[in-house]
Amino acid sequence: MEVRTYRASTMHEALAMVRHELGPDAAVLHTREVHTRRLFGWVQGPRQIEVTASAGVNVPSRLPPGNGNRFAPAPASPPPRPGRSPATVTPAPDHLPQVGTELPGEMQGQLSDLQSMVRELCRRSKGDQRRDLPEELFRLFADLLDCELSEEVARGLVERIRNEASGAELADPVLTRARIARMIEAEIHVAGPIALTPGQRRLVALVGPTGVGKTTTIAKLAANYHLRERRRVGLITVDTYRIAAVEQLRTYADIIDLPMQVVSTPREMREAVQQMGNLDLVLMDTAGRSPKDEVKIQELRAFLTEAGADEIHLVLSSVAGERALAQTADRFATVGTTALLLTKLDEATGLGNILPVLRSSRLPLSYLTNGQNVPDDIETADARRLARLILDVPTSSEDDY
Ligand SMILES: Nc1nc2c(ncn2[C@@H]2O[C@H](COP(=O)(O)OP(=O)(O)OP(=O)(O)O)[C@@H](O)[C@H]2O)c(=O)[nH]1
Ligand SMILES: [Mg+2]
Repeated sequence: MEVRTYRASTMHEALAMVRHELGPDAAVLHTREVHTRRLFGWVQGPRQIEVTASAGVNVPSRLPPGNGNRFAPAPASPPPRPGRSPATVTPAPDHLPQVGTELPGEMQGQLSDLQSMVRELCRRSKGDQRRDLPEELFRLFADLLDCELSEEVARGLVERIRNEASGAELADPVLTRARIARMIEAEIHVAGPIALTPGQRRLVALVGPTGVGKTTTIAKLAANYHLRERRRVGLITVDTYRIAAVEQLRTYADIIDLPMQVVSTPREMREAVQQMGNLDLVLMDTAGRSPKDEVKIQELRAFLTEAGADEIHLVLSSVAGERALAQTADRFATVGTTALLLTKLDEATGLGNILPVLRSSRLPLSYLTNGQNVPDDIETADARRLARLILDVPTSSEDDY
């Protein structure tokens, strides 16, 4: 079995290289993002997409047809490939080649990995209604993968558009892209900014994994509500675990000139909340918690219950992978999260990874942060703008959808 690796700046280009060299029946075994190295490997170069493919594996191809693959465009004229039957058969996973005992250990490991991937591909393809995708939709599918959408999410969107759009619309890439943008926009629910009512103190806690930007975001919110909106704001921190965590928040409290309380027991929490009863907004900073640490999350829940928080925003870094995001939202749901807050948009290479957590958590998005600057690098979440960011459409672009 010959396995080849191709690199290009986009998924679309990489798949085109596979199609050109290995033919339309080639099986894509693996895709990943890589960074080239410059200056003797010291400096990270531009991002590239790497596709590992083979013409020697009998799995349903993701490339052009003849065999009616769902995510492949109609073939122009498949290049001849010597020694290979034009018909592609999908064998049961049991028929896959076995790992040869004569192979060196490292290659055996790689071959074994490939076999697992092939099995997974076979499993996924079972029951598929095999239909050709027109070239435009295949291109759209590849573009969505470039925006960091998972294959599953991209496939779902492309299938939906295929079922819902008219033939004329499908033939126009601008219209199909616009429709995808509207679909994504419809999936994003936003919470709006923290709403304050005169005479009623609002208590808002930020929770989440370590280092995602909770304290920095609290400083941004506090500065905006106090300095720009002239609201009476107070800070509470229950983060007494990390050395310097209290000092970090106190520095912001001093600069913005806000009252601040440090609490380390539920009783102190009750007292602190009472003392800040006459303010408009109390922002509560919490210690970063691993989503896997059930005990610490329960402890956090006890504090939040004692405080009687009105809103609990789960802070997530948009740089995290889609599985980690969904798992984190799931674990933190037990503390009573009411909104998601996404940080570090400026560091993300693509934002398609956030769609699954928006779907599965069913929580609205409150704020987006896009840099380290306090108080400027924060904005209220906007579904249309975020859909454009996910699809990597310039926000200044005039195209309407
Ligand atoms: N690039 C970027 N960096 C950010 C953003 N928000 C926060 N940071 C940085 O992320 C790092 C961690 O921020 P913190 O606010 O301390 O994170 P935290 O969630 O409070 O961390 P723990 O309290 O340790 O759990 C700091 O260097 C911040 O400046 C953002 O939107 N973009
Ligand atoms: Mg912190």
